[in-house]
Amino acid sequence: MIKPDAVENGYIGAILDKITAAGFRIVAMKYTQLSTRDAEIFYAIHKERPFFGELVEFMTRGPIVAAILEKDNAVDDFRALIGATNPEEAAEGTIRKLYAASIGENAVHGSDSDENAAIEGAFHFSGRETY
Ligand code: FUP
Repeated sequence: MIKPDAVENGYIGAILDKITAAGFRIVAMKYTQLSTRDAEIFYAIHKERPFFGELVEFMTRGPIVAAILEKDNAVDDFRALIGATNPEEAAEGTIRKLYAASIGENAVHGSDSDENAAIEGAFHFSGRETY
């Protein structure tokens, strides 16, 4: 996902450029807005964490871009491309270093495993929306 902060700041195009330049193929993509219930389900793993309320508030405050991306070693390579969760700790040139302001508003989400990528892809897209 390209998160609401990056959409608000006009970074959709720049972020998609970096993603495609890094060799990812776009399998599915949409511009949409998460409901509170959507965000609570998507981030259910964090529901006991102190930042959960703010995370749901942030993720629902404006539109996002959701995408399924394909590449050899996609999970690790995408996480390398986006950088550390906290942009202050993200490597130079990474998407979060370039386009994110804080750990809470960090521009992009990437799945952390192939299993979660399949779950998260199915959360956003039906079979006939993937190519
Ligand atoms: P990541 O896998 O890098 O997206 O990071 P996590 O799954 O650990 O966290 C998901 C989201 O929770 C982050 F993108 C932002 C939010 N978060 C906070 O707001 N504060 C924290 O200390 C950790 C995560």
